[in-house]
Formats: sequence, C-alpha cells, structure tokens
Amino acid sequence: MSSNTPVAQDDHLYRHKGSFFLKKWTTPEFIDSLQDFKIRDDDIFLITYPKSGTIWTQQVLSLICSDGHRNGTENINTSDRVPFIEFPQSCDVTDYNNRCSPRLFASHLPNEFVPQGLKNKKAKVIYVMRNPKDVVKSFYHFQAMVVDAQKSPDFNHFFEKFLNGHVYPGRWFDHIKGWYMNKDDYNILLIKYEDMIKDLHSVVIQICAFLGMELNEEAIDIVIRKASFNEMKMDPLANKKDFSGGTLDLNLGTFVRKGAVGDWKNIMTVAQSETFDKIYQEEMEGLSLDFTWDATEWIENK
Ligand code: PPS
Repeated sequence: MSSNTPVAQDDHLYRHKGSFFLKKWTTPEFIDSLQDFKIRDDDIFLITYPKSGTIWTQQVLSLICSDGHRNGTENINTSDRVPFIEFPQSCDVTDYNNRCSPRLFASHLPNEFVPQGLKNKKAKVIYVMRNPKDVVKSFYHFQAMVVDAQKSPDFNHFFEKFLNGHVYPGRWFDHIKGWYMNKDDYNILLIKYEDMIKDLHSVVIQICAFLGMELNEEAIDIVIRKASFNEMKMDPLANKKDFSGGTLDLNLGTFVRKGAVGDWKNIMTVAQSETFDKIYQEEMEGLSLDFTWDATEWIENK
C-alpha cells in the first residue's frame, strides 16, 4: 500500500499517552484532569469513535430525555444539549458542575481517559460503534471540512493515516478494543450504527429501557421522526452550523452526509479493502464482535 504523498503527523494534533488529541481544544493536563471529573449517578455518557453516529445518538438521547418534544430546546445547539466532556469550550454552560441533572455528555475518548467515577457503574454509558470501513470513508469526507486539519490529497493518504491512527483520537481498533474489552467496568449499553439504520424503533426502545425512561408510543414515534436522516439532513443544528467558519468549512461538505451502510464500496479499491480485512482479522481475533458491512446482507439473510 503506498501513496504519492508521505503520511506526516498532522499539525493540529498532539500525541498523549498513545492517543492523539486536538491542539485547538485540549491540553494534556486538561485531558488528565478529566480522570477526577465528578460523576453524578444519573449522568449519561455517549461514547463513540468519530464518525460512528455521534450526532445521531446525541439527537436521539436529547429527544428521549424530553419525551420527544425537546421541551423547547429546538433552537439549542447539539453541543449544548449533549456537550463533549473533552471540549467544554464548545458549549454555552462551560462549567459542567452547573448543568442540571440528568446531564448528557458525549465523548470520543478512549476508555483509559474517561472519568474514573464512571466505573462505579451508577452513571450510564452508551457506546455506539460502526463498521470501520464506513467510518474511514465518512472521516475522509469530514477531514476535508476541518479548517485546521492536514488535508489528505486523496483517499489512500487518509486511509493510511487512519490505519496508523494519526487522527483524533487514535486508532479505531484501539478505541473499540479498549472499550469492548473493559466493558464490564461500566454500566454500559453497546449499540451499532447499522442496527440504528436497520431498525431505529427497536434501538430507541432499547435505549429507553437502559435509561429507565418510559416513553409512550407517540413520543417514541416523534423521537424516530426527528432523528430520521431526512429531518437531520435539513436541520442546521445537526449540521454543525454552530461550528461554521472557525472549525468547519461547511462550503466543502455537509455533516449529515449520506448515512449509508456499505458506502465504503464507492471509494475503497479492492486492494485497500483486502489490506483492511487482513488487519481487521489480526486485530479483532478472539473478540465476539461482528459488523454489518453492507446493507444487502440484510436482504440476502431474509
Ligand atoms: S462526529 O464528527 O464524530 O461527531 O461524526 P458522527 O456524528 O459520529 O458521524 C457522522 C456520520 O453519521 C451520519 N448521520 C446519520 N446517519 C443516519 N441517520 C441520521 N439521522 C444521521 N445523522 C448523522 C452522518 O451522515 C455521517 O455519516 P456519513 O457516512 O458521512 O454520511
């Protein structure tokens, strides 16, 4: 596997304890300080590797927590409704101790960096994962919009960066394995993006049960409608209009982009796919985790 452009470390990232972080938003000291962040028993954390369905699940969670109507929060940025624990500057109520319970947080942090208090198993963690071939394609399109990022001139260049983990927050394999292998340390619900695509209704019911929230059918229907791809595609807040300019150049793409399973086939060469499969086999061996790589699998298995 070779690209014409050498893969250099991205200037907008720094390396800390084996992972990569964004210089613009965090320092190593701040990341380390999160270990002692005081967790409340009713906190709800949404954890993802980037491009795995974060904004979608942020939307689902904030809808569930307000019975589907969002309680007049329609005009509040997603980053304020479900702020990232590692990026407090990105939201309005930056002192997280002043937020009302139940607090909703999102994070891309590898498991070793999250607050230790999550391990008392009272607060809830929802971990959403997506097949990594679609993750890398989605990430490739996204990095083109990130103002400070080192831009990959072609997909192969980004593909190599992704495999090497030279992206925030590091290697997909490390993130997934770290969380999956330590899942028993947390009160955790594992969800797959592809299951949300296939049957959002079932996943919403599963999340409600996990959170102990009782929503009637009408409220569940509203959650599903307001979290649908078409609604979110039209929603400026879901498309990160609040990050427009300084962080994202939204002239170069859309955040809620395609929302497909198997879109990697439109960009990955056979050789890249085979390289990926080989690494995947080696890295994931022995883990009872499987992914849906292509939506046609559902049709064929019927
Ligand atoms: S980020 O930057 O890490 O927060 O990105 P993240 O939100 O995790 O992932 C973005 C991808 O999720 C897709 N998306 C959706 N898919 C289906 N339904 C809905 N409602 C939805 N909302 C967002 C979004 O389009 C990105 O995937 P791609 O493959 O690029 O389309």
